[in-house]
Formats: sequence, C-alpha cells, structure tokens
Amino acid sequence: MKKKISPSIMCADFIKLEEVLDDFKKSKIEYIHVDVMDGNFVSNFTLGTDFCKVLKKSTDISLDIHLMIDRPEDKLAWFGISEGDYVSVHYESTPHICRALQRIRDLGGKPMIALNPGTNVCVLENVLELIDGVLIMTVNPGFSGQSLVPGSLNKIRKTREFLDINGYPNIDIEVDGNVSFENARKMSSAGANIFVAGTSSIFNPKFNLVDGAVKLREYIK
Ligand code: S6P
Ligand code: MG
Repeated sequence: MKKKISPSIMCADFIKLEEVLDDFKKSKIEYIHVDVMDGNFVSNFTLGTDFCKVLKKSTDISLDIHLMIDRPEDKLAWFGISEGDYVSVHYESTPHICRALQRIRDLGGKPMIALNPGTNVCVLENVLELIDGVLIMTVNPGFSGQSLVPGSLNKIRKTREFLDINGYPNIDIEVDGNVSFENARKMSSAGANIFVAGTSSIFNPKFNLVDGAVKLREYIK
C-alpha cells in the first residue's frame, strides 16, 4: 500500500501558516491532519470548523479531520467536508458509531474509525463495510508531545491481520501519536500506511519541514 504523510497542523506555527502550506505542497504531502478537540471527549480544546474552512480556501491538499468530540454525528455537517477528505470519528465518542460513519460517506468524505489505545481491535468487526480507514491512536488523545503507549506496534500488526483476514486489504491504517522517525519505521513494518507527523518528526525545530518530510519518507518506505 502507498505510504502517506499527514502532518498534524496543530503542531505548526500559525503565524507562518502560509509558508507551512507551501512547504507541504513542495513535499507532496498527501493529507493535512486537523485535530478537533471539544474539551469533553478529551481534556483540551483545539481547532474547529472555521479553521477547516480556512484550510480549504488556502490549499488543495485533502484534509484528514480527526474529531475528538462527543457525539460527532450531530456536528459533521459543520466542517465543509469535500470529496477526498478523510474524517475520523472515535469508536468511544458515540453510541451511534455506524450512523456517524455513514453520515461522513453521505457528506462526500472518506470515513475512518479512530480507536483509543485501550479499545480492542475486535470492535472493527461491525463497521468493516462502512470504513475506508482505521486510525490507531498510539498515544492517549488530547495532546502532542507524548510517548508511545506500550503495545501499540502489536495493535497495528493485529489490525492489519484482522483487516486482511476479513477481506479488506485496501482499508488504510493511520497511526497518530509519537510517530518519530524510528517509531515510524517500526509502525510501517507492522502495517501502517498513513503517518501523522507531529513534534516527534517534521515539526521538531531541529528540521525544516521539507527536509523532515524527505527523511520521514525514507523511514516509512
Ligand atoms: C493527539 C492528536 C495528535 C497530535 C500528534 C502530535 O491527541 O490526535 O494528532 O497532534 O500526535 O504528534 P507528536 O509527534 O507530538 O506526538
Ligand atoms: Mg490526531
């Protein structure tokens, strides 16, 4: 499967957003990961609907909107989802996960289910026909700059196996949290193919973004 990079825009310097988007373009970045947090599902607030709309106006790179909000099914229409955008909703965020995933499809997006570190892979069984991707949280959601939760590599392996055995080899696996260069290499071997790049890799101040992206591609190929 093609390996893709999805930089976490909350890790960017917003004063330089235009330069950041130019660097993404130069680096042929596939998605822009937008973390949306509501202060309930996770103990933090971040980007919202207006920010997604600003990005839509400023770049043609598809968005990868990660909703860390309660009852996302009621709020999906607010985000201006376009064809090609990934939208992920957490299994843990609603009693109506199937409705939320179906609604993303109805709005023209690509539905992805996000799983917290403590959620078992077996919950995928009932949503396989509704999803284009699985987002495996490799840290507890809410903040950048955290360390990998133990067992994450094994979970990626199990997920890839589960999807393949059930006849869904084309479902993407995205990994989010402490995707450092070294961790990315291991995650890639375990079966991940979309990598959320944050402070652990390309947004580390030691690099410029373009060099960081080149280096990350080396590690995931
Ligand atoms: C965390 C959020 C993530 C972070 C990203 C930061 O709840 O979903 O997308 O922005 O993981 O990356 P890093 O490299 O600082 O862990
Ligand atoms: Mg995220």
